Amino acid sequence: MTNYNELQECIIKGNRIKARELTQECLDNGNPAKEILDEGLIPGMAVVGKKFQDGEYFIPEMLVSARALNIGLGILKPLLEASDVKPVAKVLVGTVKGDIHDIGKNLVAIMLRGSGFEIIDAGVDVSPEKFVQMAKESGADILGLSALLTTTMTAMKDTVDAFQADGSRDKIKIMIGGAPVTTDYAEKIGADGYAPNAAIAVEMAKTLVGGSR
Ligand code: B1M
Repeated sequence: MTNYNELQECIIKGNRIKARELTQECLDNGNPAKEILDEGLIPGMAVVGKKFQDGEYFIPEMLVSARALNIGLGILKPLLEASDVKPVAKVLVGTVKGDIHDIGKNLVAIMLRGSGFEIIDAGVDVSPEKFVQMAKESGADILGLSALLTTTMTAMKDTVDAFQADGSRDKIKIMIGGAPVTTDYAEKIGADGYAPNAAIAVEMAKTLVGGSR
């Protein structure tokens, strides 16, 4: 029986050496990659967020924890992505303007790739204009926007509006996600869908490109 508490503790303490060792150990013990992610890495990060909120952690602590989580994620990535499904659609993903949080966005990208979607990653702090330009250049079917801050989620609306203004809104489906985002907000800004986590993002993307894929 794997002790996920210990792995969570590595993320909370930002111990990346131990995070690497334990993630690998969990895999060697036969634990599924998705379970290690959902029960070890992500809950650890949730505690970090709580500590930050409570004034117990500051930016440096959050950064070392994020680095530890990324190391674990890097080990799980090939397994989460393993898929023999042919690309079903192109998804352009990115974190909106003013926002540099990328762990959730990367996770969504990994899960989509693992489900047969082709991913174009625009990175973080992406302006609405850049999204419009990249969508055109790549011929993406779906745009996936991520925002982690209440102050940056408004850039999602700006991005939807930029596609409207450009006249290309009807050529792309837009889905949004991230901690402060809700279904109501997606409806309000004219996005096509909202997903609360990476697994549901995959379902949403499938629905947006036609359901049966
Ligand atoms: Co920041 N941060 N941070 N941070 N940070 C939060 C988000 C915060 C909630 C912490 C807190 O107060 N408890 C808070 C936001 C408050 C708010 O606005 N409501 C906050 C703040 C305030 C800030 C700064 C402003 C702090 C400051 O400078 N004073 C600053 C902003 C910088 C900026 O972006 N301009 C800042 C900076 C940082 C770091 C750089 C230190 C670091 C980011 C490192 C990185 O990403 N490379 C960081 C971190 C690590 C966090 C927390 C602790 C963890 C975020 C994370 O990676 N979670 C976070 C607190 C928390 O969330 N517990 C916090 C794990 C990840 C897997 O989850 O990103 O939610 P998440 O993604 C999920 C879902 O949301 C969803 O699926 C993912 C997987 O299930 N999802 C999508 C995400 N995108 C999606 C897109 C989709 C669909 C689903 O479709 C396209």
